[in-house]
Amino acid sequence: MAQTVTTFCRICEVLCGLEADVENGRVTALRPDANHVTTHGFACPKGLKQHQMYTSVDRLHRVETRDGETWSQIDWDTALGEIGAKVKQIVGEHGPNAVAMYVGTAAGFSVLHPIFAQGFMTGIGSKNMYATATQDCANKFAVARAMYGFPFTQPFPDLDRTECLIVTGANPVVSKWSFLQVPNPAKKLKSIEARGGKVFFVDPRRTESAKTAGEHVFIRPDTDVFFFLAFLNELFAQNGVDRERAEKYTSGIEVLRRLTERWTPERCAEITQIPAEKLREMVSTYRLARGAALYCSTGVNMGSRGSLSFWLQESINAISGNLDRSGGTLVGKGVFDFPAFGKKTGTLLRNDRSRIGDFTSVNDAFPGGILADEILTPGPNQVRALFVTGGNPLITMPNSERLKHAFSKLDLLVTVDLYKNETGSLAHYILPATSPLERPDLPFIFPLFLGLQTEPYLQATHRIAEPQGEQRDEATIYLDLCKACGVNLFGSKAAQRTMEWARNSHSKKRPGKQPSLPLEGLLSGLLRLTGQGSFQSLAAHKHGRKRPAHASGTFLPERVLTDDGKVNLAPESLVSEAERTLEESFEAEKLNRRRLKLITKRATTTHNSWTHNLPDFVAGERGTNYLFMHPQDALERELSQGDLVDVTTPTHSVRVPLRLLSDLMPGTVAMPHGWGHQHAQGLSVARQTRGVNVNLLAADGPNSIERIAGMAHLTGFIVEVTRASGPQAATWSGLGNSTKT
Ligand SMILES: Nc1nc2c(c(=O)[nH]1)N[C@H]1C(S)=C(S)[C@@H](COP(=O)(O)OP(=O)(O)OC[C@H]3O[C@@H](n4cnc5c(=O)[nH]c(N)nc54)[C@H](O)[C@@H]3O)O[C@H]1N2
Ligand SMILES: Nc1nc2c(c(=O)[nH]1)N[C@H]1C(S)=C(S)[C@@H](COP(=O)(O)OP(=O)(O)OC[C@H]3O[C@@H](n4cnc5c(=O)[nH]c(N)nc54)[C@H](O)[C@@H]3O)O[C@H]1N2
Ligand code: SF4
Ligand SMILES: [Mo]
Repeated sequence: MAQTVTTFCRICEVLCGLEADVENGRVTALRPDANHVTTHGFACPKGLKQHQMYTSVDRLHRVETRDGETWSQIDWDTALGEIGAKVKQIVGEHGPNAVAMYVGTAAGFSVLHPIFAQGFMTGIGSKNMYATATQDCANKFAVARAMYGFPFTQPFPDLDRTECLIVTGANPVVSKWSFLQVPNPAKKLKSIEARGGKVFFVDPRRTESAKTAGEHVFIRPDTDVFFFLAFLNELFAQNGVDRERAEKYTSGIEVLRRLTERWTPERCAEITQIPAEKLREMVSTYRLARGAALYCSTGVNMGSRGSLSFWLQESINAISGNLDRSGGTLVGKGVFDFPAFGKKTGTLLRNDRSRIGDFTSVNDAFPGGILADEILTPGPNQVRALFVTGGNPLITMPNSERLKHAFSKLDLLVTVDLYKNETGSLAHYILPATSPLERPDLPFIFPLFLGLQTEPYLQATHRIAEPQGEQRDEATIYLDLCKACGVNLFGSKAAQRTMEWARNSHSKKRPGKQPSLPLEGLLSGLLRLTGQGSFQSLAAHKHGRKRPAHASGTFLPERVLTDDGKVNLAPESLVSEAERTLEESFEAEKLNRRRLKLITKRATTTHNSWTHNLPDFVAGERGTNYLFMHPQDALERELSQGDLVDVTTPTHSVRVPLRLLSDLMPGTVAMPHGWGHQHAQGLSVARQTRGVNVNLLAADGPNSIERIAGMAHLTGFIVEVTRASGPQAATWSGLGNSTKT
């Protein structure tokens, strides 16, 4: 008998409320939950078809291990025993830092997964953590720590009240926002306009978002820092500083003013190609609004100066009086004051230095862009074992070819995933994880601990589907890995013992099922500790339970965690980086004005690298990525739609078909990421697609990544595009035709 239950999606930050038909432990249909307290019936094709991804023939049912080219299935005890023995040997011979971990996006969308994965690494005693953050948002964390005292203090635009929203390098209509949960992004943008507010999108492409609401302003890729500099310069010129608030709540404004003095709108326009008059108009609209906010995302983060850019953006919001102001930016509160807790306990505040490149850790993790070097460079603390959890670095990190070579040199590579993806195809062991629908959860850490939600609410979902094989949840996997490796979760004997006891007694109550920690019990503990009642009582609110709305005026007076309690507008590290690099960058940009720059482009049916295995999502023209080019640039190169082109950087060259797109700014080409599945042994649909991995083109290594946060440079880098030539000019088949340059 089919049963209808509610749950919520855990693929992207909207966390859409869903209604599911379940039959014999299997989800047969998913619909948007029209009665959800905030998402009110919003959902997207990925979320609504996810059950098909989880029941695909390619889903891993058992642990797999590889010996040379041969894969075999083994039981958990054997696998854990072998992995444990290998880790012990590696740690014994080379020390704990020889074991590294890469935490992928999927880990971030569950509450317990990242906590237990970190617990395992702390148990091992290794500092070699890597995460998607340095492909995504580590600049925001590094800057927030410098300005506000804690990396997770992340102001967000007050979308329901703002009169002026300036979005740089984000496309919320497709990507559904980041660092903020917004129930229905397109609707929210339209409602700003409907109440007379102004919206600007600063982007090298006229995006789906810009077509939905507001005004679009072209910017030359990877020049955002000069946009923000000019904005600040003009804000000072227009007397747009809220002196009283700045005096009371911030420090360093004079340093900032001096730093921006030289960067007039006219001067910056040479690089950004935003006309000075347009910039002045934007500044004055921003200044005159009763509540205005600048927001940026990956289009800025993944450029070469993401930290400087975000710092300047945050400074504008602060000195104009918009930080912590209704209609400006707000700083949310989660179920407890996580930043205060973190500050007190030193959580995520280590200052480790990387062996390669001497980078400072951000959120206790190192830049992914040095991982290949950390593996390939001999010496003490060289990485020899790697755990990849809920990620696919071989597609999503820079210089994929080199990374692949590095991975092939590892003594031990273990992935924890739903599929044998590109990374898993090189692994020694793949541990099959439960899918989101197969485990209970709460909204992930941003909404839960930080309240990064436009309309705060909480929700608890039970497991709604039963695993059809031997899959286990990640919390249990990492607890068991601790045991197998002879270490304690978080280095605490008490924690390890208690959790093992909980796991064993819970598992006894579920004969015939895979062993598991009492996940609902653990989540319940978390909720009770924070005064939110039990998991069961929250789950009884089938459509979510509202929390108090955010209040402005609650951050600046009491929650800034810098030493003097003021927002630091001039952190030493950022000021010196600006002084050291800006003039030089400006000159380099001038020289490169006529060269093509390549940017990112997301699509509704893709999610980084892992939704191309669903036939619906790769049917017909969607079965590949393309290089998108403005018709004028194509004409200059005598190229036309459908031509095969070689896209080349000093790192690599790839061959793809050309698509003309007049929404692009001339001088800009775009190529979607997440493709290049031809070597994924366990993705039978995706491996037939012809798309090419754009990250083959991106450079890695200490000199190619951003200095402050270690961000990989994945958007706005220079490429050459030429008609495909050579003996294979007429053929193109994904990775097979990419060449090293
Ligand atoms: N060129 C370019 N590169 C980019 C980007 C770009 O815009 N352009 N974007 C960057 C961004 S923003 C990010 S966040 C990174 C993403 O980088 P990654 O996190 O490395 O990549 P994903 O494809 O998101 O990998 C998610 C993996 O988790 C698995 N998975 C799904 N659900 C679960 C689960 O419940 N449990 C477990 N254990 N596994 C699960 C999927 O099968 C998939 O293999 O890529 C970055 N790379
Ligand atoms: N459908 C779908 N949704 C997703 C994802 C997905 O892969 N597919 N990934 C999820 C993840 S992990 C994340 S982090 C979020 C990301 O969410 P967003 O940060 O909104 O990411 P994008 O949609 O790629 O938007 C980036 C925008 O920046 C622009 N851009 C590129 N280079 C530059 C530049 O140099 N300067 C400026 N100003 N703009 C630039 C691009 O044209 C694009 O419009 O999306 C999430 N949602
Ligand atoms: S927008 Fe789509 S992928 Fe994101 S949470 Fe909603 S249904 Fe899931
Ligand atoms: Mo991301």
